[in-house]
Amino acid sequence: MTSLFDPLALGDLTLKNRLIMAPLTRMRSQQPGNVPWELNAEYYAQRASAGLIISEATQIAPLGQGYPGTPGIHTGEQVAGWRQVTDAVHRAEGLIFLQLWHVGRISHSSFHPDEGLPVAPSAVKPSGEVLIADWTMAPYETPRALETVEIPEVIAEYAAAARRAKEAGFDGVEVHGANGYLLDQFLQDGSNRRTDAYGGSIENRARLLLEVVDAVVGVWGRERVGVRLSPYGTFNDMHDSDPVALFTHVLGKLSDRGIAYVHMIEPRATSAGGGDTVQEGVPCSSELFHPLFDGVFISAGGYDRDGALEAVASGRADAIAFGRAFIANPDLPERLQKNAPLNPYDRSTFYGGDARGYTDYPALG
Ligand code: 8OZ
Repeated sequence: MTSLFDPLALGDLTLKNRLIMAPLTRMRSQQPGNVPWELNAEYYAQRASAGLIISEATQIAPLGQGYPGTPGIHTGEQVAGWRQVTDAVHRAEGLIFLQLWHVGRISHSSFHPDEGLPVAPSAVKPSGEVLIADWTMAPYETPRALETVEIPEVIAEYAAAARRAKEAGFDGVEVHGANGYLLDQFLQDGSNRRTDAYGGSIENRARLLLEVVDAVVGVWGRERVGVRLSPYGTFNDMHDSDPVALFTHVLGKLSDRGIAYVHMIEPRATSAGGGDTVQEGVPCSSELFHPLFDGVFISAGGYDRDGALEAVASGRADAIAFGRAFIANPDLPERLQKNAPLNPYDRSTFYGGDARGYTDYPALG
């Protein structure tokens, strides 16, 4: 029977275990410029015993930013900053992928005064409020719908970011297609009202994600590319009229492309960043969608030790991503292997701030 602690072949890499550090927004890059620095390098290196680290979501361009203090991968300074991170992780014998992110309508013009309004598939404003550049809350803006002729520019931004990720020394990249950001906004019909080749049918709504994946594979090769998805996710005001049909199509197309992995957030943990509870009685993505994808399937969403062991032993998932548990336990694989107690996490230090609640969680003595 396969164990969570067994190695895993992922593309042309071998992960030392099946515990993945989930991508975690922590809003601690250096200002001005959203530049990763020493503190971030220390944090990631502390967690290098993960089979694979997936970096926090990282904006590919100024319009891709949606929160203060999140890092970018569109300037030379940011590449140099990330190089410190990847060097530190590699010195600690870890592997790290960069998560490529464009938030679409979840952005705010305060992050990019020169570019103006956020862009999206359609001019559909999400409900609720957003944390803007000065760390206060403001209502969302109604985004500007991207013109069809602008879409190749967005794809080119992903490709350029993928090239910079290579320059920065990452081991691969994950395309963030989840949680109500730009690519998910195109996928789901609650946010995509387009009438061109990127809207309407499922094939059309999936087109941008697949073109971005193809562009990124063009830079990295298929064995170093993964995609994160969140079927049934409702975070960021998302909804779709037929998630099974939509994601069945997407998984088939990703499987045809032979990418290294798909990474899904279970609908029971749909509140991305917001909640601590696991909902019961909701669909199970690893059951529905894993059978449709030939590569490695990573599952995320409120797993505890027993749940993770069971999911891997049963084959429902090949690896499990942990978020909150990795925030509070830099040595999470060792603790789970020994069935040792876990440090509790402190939600008040998740987003922004300094070393407190970031690099000061203790490892086992
Ligand atoms: C929580 C807070 C801010 C951003 C995601 C990148 O949901 C995020 C995120 C989560 O994927």
